[in-house]
Amino acid sequence: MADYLPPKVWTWDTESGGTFASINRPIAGATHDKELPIGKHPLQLYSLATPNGQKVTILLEELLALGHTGAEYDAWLIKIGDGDQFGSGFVAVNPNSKIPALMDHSGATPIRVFESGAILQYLAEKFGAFLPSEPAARAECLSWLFWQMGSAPYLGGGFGHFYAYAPSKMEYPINRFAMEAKRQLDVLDKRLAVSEYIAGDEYTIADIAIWPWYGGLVKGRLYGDSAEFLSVHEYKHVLRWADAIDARPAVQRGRRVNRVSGEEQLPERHDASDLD
Ligand SMILES: N[C@@H](CCC(=O)N[C@@H](CS)C(=O)NCC(=O)O)C(=O)O
Repeated sequence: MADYLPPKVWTWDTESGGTFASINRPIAGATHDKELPIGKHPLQLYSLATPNGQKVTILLEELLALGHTGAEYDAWLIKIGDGDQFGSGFVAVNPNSKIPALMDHSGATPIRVFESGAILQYLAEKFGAFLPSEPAARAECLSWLFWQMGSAPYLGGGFGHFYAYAPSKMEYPINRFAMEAKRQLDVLDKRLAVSEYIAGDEYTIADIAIWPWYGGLVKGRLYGDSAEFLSVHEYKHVLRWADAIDARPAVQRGRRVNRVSGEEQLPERHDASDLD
């Protein structure tokens, strides 16, 4: 491939290609008017079953499994390939136009929450679960939660994009981001060699945030043949942890919500029985 010589000023080239090229834009804000539906439960989730979306539905199902009935929710489908994230109603909940986005209608004034890490922290604090209250344990949990938020863009937007979605295979970015993805897996492997769960002995929102990305990667669920390419069998502690989380009933339920491809699709969830 010929070297690219950047022009003095970048301009929007809609022909840049790649799997998600049609939804990428250099501007923010709504492209069309569209109100969001509101269902019967206090919590209204607008999402899709990508790794970022699964984090929230897994936590909600875990909260319900613990008996927190206030965590009942409607999960509405946002088809990002069709540009639903650019509708005016969605942009009012998340000005960044990305799933997941949550509205909490349980109080006098509805509360919006966007960014999956913020949603996990909000729900964990609201229900007093999956986030330790003791300062050291809480700091460890939030450190790993924010580690996930900062690291996964290198895995998804970096490695995953250039390995699976870019219009052609380019050695430089694939090398750079494979190196980083493996480094991140090794960070987790070393942690999980000495700790049952990510933040310690307890299962927390740190596990819930990290599992859909890095658990999914070592279980071969992300980016075609990437598990073989990245030699994920080397990360045996991550595999042990991923298997343990895979086996949780609430995780199995949560990862199905808003799923529109593969097996056991469930585009919307409005009642616990939708998953039974
Ligand atoms: N940092 C955000 C990332 C969310 C994100 O990247 N969502 C993707 C799907 S996984 C999305 O909605 N993409 C639509 C778009 O980029 O237009 C979070 O964790 O909530």
